[in-house]
Amino acid sequence: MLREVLLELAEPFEISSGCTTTRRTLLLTLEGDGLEGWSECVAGGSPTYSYETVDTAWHVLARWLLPDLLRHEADDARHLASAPWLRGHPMARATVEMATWDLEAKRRGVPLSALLGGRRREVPVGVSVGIQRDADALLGKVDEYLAEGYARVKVKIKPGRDVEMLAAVRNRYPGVSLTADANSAYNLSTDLDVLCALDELSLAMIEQPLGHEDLLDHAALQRRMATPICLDESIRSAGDARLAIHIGSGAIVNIKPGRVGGLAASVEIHDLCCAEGWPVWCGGMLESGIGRAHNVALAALPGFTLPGDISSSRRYWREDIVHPEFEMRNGSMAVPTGPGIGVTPRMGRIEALTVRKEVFAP
Ligand code: OSB
Ligand code: MG
Repeated sequence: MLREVLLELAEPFEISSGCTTTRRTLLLTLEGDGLEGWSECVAGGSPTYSYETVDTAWHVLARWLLPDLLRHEADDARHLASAPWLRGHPMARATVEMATWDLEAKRRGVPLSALLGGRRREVPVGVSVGIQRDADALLGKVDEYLAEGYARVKVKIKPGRDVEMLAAVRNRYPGVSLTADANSAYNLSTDLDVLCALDELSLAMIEQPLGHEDLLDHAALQRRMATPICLDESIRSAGDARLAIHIGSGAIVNIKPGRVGGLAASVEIHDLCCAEGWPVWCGGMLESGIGRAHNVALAALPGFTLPGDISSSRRYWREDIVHPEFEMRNGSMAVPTGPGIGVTPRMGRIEALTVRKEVFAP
């Protein structure tokens, strides 16, 4: 069953390309052998992070991916889920792929993390702070999150809300692991002065400063900056990661299963980066507990050495849609130990938040 739920964020989340207050989210449930595999589609309501949206993902899932899956034997589901015949639409394809991983892990009675090759029992986690009005508002948020114990603070930036605001955080917290995420808001030819000023702030990394599909300018920028560049939007496949490493487009990769077409591709990128000495970490897309459970399982792999954008359920939602909710303790998130994603969807709450649903049957 494919459904759309409306989730109200605890507070608006602003990035350089737009602001989210209500998260429209697709949830997929695959049934097999009396078990249910669950996944969440990370596409947003508007095409401001990638070209995919909730509506394009619904279309691709309902018209192409789910009918194709149902025409074939369930045994092949994980292979089919990679849909080699479909061009693009990684978030839609990842939705099917990730649900088949959960179902497979439940069939085997093992945690998803173990099926993926992860052995860690807890993973280090940070928090991503949306663009704030001014330095005071930002300091207020950072104070709050550091007091809670997050292992790293990432601040969203855009032109005009960057150097000064980050410098205020750096001055108050000289030793904290601090990063900035620009979501492609800068330009190598016109913004080098700002980027060089950011380079003076001892950031642990700067995430996706330049074009959302660019690798070449990022390589040029990395040669001029001491701060490691972390790629997010620009890495859409293992091939992109190979190219980025080859030409030195940065030093770190943020892996989001939705952005790269699923968990198998995420593991492939992880393995590649590990072999090449590039650290990776697990990004986030304002997921509900369903998507977060997949992210935590992935982050249990050994190469995920840097804290992920995997925060407590209550950092996003007044109430999550899974039980138990995710809770960060001392900068870490426990990896669920039950079969599959290891958390239980709260059906009453999910039904109440559902705005459309469709059942697909052979
Ligand atoms: O660039 O990492 C990003 C949220 C929406 C779109 C893009 C990004 C983000 C975040 C949120 O940074 C991270 C999280 O889910 O905690
Ligand atoms: Mg990012």
